[in-house]
Amino acid sequence: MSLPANKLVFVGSMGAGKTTAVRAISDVEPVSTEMPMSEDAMGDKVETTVALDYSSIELDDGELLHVYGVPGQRYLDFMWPMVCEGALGVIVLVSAGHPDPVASTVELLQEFSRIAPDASLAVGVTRTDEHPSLLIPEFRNALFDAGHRLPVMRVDARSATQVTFLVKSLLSYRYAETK
Ligand SMILES: Nc1nc2c(ncn2[C@@H]2O[C@H](COP(=O)(O)OP(=O)(O)O)[C@@H](O)[C@H]2O)c(=O)[nH]1
Ligand SMILES: [Mg+2]
Repeated sequence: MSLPANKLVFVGSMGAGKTTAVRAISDVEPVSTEMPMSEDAMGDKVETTVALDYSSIELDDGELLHVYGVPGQRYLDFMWPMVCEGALGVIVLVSAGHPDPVASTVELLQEFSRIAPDASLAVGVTRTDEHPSLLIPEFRNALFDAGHRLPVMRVDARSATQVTFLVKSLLSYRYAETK
């Protein structure tokens, strides 16, 4: 039996790309609890996650990284502490098309730095291809002004390479922090 494993959590509002990101990087068939949305299907998004996404990836050193996706909606916040228990990192995903990406990201960063004080945090901005008006440097500065200095980068959740790069950035940032 292996003991407490490496664990990484993606959080973000609906449509941020959590399910897609977890699927993109998974080695094993990911488990997810998608339910068809009854009405108001937003554009091409016809399913939403009612609970968790889960998968695992093998790191360069052969260790297994367990990856979870957890909804950012408040009414599901009872799940946050459970999912974050022992997590080494939390990645906030935010769609560049979100009506208020800064406020929503700051709120999640505040919550998760409280819930998971030992986890490293990073932010991935998805869907910048669809919403090019969101500029990453400005976004990063806004988070910095709100007291969050952390890796912020654009990521297409559909790209295994880009999601893996984000995960590796968080892991190396964490390593640098704890040195
Ligand atoms: N064009 C584009 N679509 C993306 C990007 N990232 C995610 N998506 C799409 O956004 C939709 C919502 O993603 P999903 O993973 O279901 O979001 P979740 O609600 O956070 O789990 C899916 O159709 C994804 O393929 C991106 O960077 N660009
Ligand atoms: Mg989902």
